[in-house]
Amino acid sequence: MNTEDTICAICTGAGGAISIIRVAGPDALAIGNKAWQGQQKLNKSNARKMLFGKTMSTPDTAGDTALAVYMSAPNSYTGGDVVELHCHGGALASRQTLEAALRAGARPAEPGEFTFRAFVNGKMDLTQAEAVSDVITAHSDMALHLAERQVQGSLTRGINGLHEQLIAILAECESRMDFGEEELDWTEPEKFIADIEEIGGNIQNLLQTGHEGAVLRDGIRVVLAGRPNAGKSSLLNLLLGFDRAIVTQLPGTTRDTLEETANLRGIPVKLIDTAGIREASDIIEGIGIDRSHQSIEQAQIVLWLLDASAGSIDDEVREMSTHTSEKEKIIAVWNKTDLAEDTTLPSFEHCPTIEISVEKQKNVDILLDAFEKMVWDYPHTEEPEIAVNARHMSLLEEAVESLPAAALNLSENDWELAAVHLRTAIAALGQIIGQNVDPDILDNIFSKFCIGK
Ligand SMILES: Nc1nc2c(ncn2[C@@H]2O[C@H](COP(=O)(O)OP(=O)(O)OP(=O)(O)O)[C@@H](O)[C@H]2O)c(=O)[nH]1
Ligand SMILES: [Mg+2]
Repeated sequence: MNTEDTICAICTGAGGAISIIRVAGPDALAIGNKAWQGQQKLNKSNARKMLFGKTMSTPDTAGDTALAVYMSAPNSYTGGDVVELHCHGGALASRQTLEAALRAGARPAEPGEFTFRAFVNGKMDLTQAEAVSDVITAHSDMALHLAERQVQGSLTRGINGLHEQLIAILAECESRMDFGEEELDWTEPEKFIADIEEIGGNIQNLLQTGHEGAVLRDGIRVVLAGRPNAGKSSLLNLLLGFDRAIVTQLPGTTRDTLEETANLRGIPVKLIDTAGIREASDIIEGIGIDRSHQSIEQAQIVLWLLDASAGSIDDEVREMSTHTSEKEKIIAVWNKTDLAEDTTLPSFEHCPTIEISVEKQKNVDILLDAFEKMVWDYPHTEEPEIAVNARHMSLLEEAVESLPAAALNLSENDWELAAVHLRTAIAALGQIIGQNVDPDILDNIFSKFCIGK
């Protein structure tokens, strides 16, 4: 991406009361003063002050009222000159302001281009830039908290520390290569080997946060499955807190899959209600049931609803047992226990079994406990401060894999080979924070941002 020209975009979402059009680059001030006019021109002396004026609907005609603010380099989001025009919301008013900026010489910004410039100008490193996108897409408080910490540099600090330690070891290897014959005050290789072990342990700790990162960034697909009438749609509505799905006493009410996002115990989830599984009575139900099977396969967790009040409990159990290949992700949920108080309900060997009543809202907390345990695999009370993403993980793996060889080389006083392995680890850690990253990888990261960020 070119970082030398001036770009502009509508930065706010559609439908708001106010729209912000951002102009960034060397000509931002001149373009801002052409696209907007007030009693004062935007200039260095009124930088960071909101000024009242109008956007120019043609080069000579003032249009709608708007506020403008100039943020001069380097004290702006991008680190370069930025002008923001705050006009009325609505597609037409914001379009008119954007067009005024385009007419004045800016070009439309690519997705993530403002943040890319902030990265290039050293306002943030790559992990912080990635976290800006995480803030925007966060679907739970815990995910937001994690993203905010990363914007503030939590991961940067962790990686920088390890990176600097390895660079110090490499520097000594290189001096040993150059001045090995001389009696200098060398550090004992054992000390470096112990340091490398510690660094390896710290990298492993970071790698272990990858699962938390994936859960919080991508969310979990949770499918509600089971026979018709078990109460899947009722549970969906209860978990969402509003009536999303139609619920009736007729088996076969839900005919198609239905997706809705929710937040369960701080975990962003996509809840998927499905058509009840049975012999289909017509072609439409058959297609719906095929979709139920597909959803079960793609699910990360299945809440398998079983009707405790059903005439034959064996039928319920048999249906669930046919999905044994999915058992590690199933939570068996006996529902309608209010109608079956004297019935002994069987448990399942390979999956947690919970007894609830959606109608009486009984034991829903216990169900959520089981869900949370299945997601994290251990009690999870604290909000994570750091959780790496897939890109970080592959680079951390690359770094940690080269450390044992480096330690071995050091123990053999082979400074040259140790340096080779250390450089591999240093380069991998450097790429996490954005050093020498392939332009295609950068394009890929920033293209996932929205336009205007
Ligand atoms: N007594 C009692 N009735 C319940 C309970 N949960 C759901 N029901 C009732 O059971 C019936 C079926 O509920 P649904 O939520 O539509 O069941 P479903 O599994 O979505 O059914 P299909 O869409 O047909 O596959 C409705 O009349 C609900 O009110 C419960 O815990 N206790
Ligand atoms: Mg239903």
